[in-house]
Amino acid sequence: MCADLIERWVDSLSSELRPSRVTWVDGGREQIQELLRVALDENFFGERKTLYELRQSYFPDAFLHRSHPDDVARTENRTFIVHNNPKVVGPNNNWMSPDQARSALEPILRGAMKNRTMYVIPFVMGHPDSVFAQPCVQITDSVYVAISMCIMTRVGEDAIRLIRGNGGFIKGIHTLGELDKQKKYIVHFPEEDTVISVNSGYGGNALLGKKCISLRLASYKGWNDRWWLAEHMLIIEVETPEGEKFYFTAAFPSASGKTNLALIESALPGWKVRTLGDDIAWLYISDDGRLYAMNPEAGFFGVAPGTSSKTNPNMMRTLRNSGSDFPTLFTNTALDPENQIPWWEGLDPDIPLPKTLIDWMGNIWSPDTGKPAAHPNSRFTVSIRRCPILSPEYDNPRGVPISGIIFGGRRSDTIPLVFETFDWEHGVFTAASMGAETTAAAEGEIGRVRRDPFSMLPFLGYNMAFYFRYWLDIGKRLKHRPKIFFVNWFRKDGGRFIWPGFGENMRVIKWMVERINGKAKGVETEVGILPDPSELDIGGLELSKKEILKLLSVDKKEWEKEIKEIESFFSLFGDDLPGEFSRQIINLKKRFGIKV
Ligand code: OXD
Ligand code: MN
Repeated sequence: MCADLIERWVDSLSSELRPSRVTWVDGGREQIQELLRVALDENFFGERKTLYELRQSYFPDAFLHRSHPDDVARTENRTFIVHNNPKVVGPNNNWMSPDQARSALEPILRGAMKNRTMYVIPFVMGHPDSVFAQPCVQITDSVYVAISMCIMTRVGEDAIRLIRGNGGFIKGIHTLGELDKQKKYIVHFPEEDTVISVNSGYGGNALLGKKCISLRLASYKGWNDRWWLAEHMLIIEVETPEGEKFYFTAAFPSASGKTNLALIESALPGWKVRTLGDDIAWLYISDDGRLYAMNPEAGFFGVAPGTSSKTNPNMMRTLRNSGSDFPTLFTNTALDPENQIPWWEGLDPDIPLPKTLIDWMGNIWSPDTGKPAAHPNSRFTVSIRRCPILSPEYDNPRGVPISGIIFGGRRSDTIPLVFETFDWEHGVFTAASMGAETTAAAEGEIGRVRRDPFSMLPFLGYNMAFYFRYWLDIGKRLKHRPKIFFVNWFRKDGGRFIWPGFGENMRVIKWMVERINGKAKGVETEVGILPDPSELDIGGLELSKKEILKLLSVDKKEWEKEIKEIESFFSLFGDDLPGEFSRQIINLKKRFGIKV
């Protein structure tokens, strides 16, 4: 497999990185088997094994990968955007000048692949026949990354065809380097369609098709092109008992139940959900004046802990399904050595705690350690083709028309179970002011509320104030605007979650559909339109009236604090913030009777 354009690029990189060999990856079944054999034999830095074969009959084609123990999550403080103009990068990103980037990266890249194989992976993000189709090439010296890219993206001929037609491609350069924490850099060059990631093998830092290309570079590109958006969103198809179909996208911060909602098994008889994607959506304004969505990826890279047949039966079916050309990788889960199957906290009742367990670092585990056996950010990487509820529309190059956009995040208080915003502008303002409790998906303190607009704070490739303006502008250009909803499955009472969550979240989605088709009236509150308690289908749930009222309550004191925090966050952006937001803040305060 070759294309001159890629070859020239690979040659120049080879002279800098000095690999001992170059392997072109075609994503085919036979080659993946070969890559797995290489990975199974590998002794990382001559010290330790990184890949283990699991009992194939339980999770078909499954392997366990153990990463370096210091390299287990995205490192936002080592993630940079390079641009001549820091203003374009904005206060939401770490900025680097082109000169700084060059002097930081060149010494690390020089000879970094000595005695290693350089894998060259041509791939496409987006359906290859769609308006989006972004041909890309990643090079990496990690065989684990090469295999993961085959699962997560469309690798092979389509990319070569598109590159020939296109005359260009997005470039990803990845090396494990020495896995030196101090020299870890994930650097984006949006003006050069390039990402360079060094000294990390963690998925979000190293599978460059995912966050780096499909969110950071793509969001910048979409903003420049002015007709599309790259979002941290799942996509689902909801079918009513009458057979009517509605498509939703939903944005949640990392590790906040997004994959569970993407694969939700409806608790409501007759209501069906099919998935189109669990993490990233590319959205565009179509000729018919509607917003369409497409998942640019080809696999799931989900958080393992907490996944079980109770919380996400469709994901368990996906993991247990055979019948795709791709293996399933478990990264940093624990291992049941007797049965040679992975294990993680929350997997009960599928697989109860085994007699002995090996923890995610390879040591014998005992509950006395007080530490989890699986890393809290341990993951599975699995082909979307294994998903039993994959919507046939996943393969539609046009994408799907969106009726509703959902935003959510973990909040123990303040945010009601669900509300709809008054209009698009109010929706954009509310999404921009979203806060959420932090999780283990990124390094740093867990459980602190941080503002995470559109759940895009770690993933936007340019100034967030410009992004807010762009969203407002998109709304003006849409003839049929999707409704915008907010949800909070995580509200607590006395330390306990009130809402049962998971499959029961369908009840909330049903209300959204009824708002879209005009069946539910809702009640206006200070923060938006909430369901009248009688409109929420809670039949069969053990929820008291008091609990329902608490879930739907809007507390002035809590919102006073919230508004202060929002104002302080927005002040970061100074005059770049859209004027519309000042109007929204004033209106919000007025509705609460707060002096303006
Ligand atoms: C992810 C994340 O891996 O958001 O999807 O961190
Ligand atoms: Mn994500």
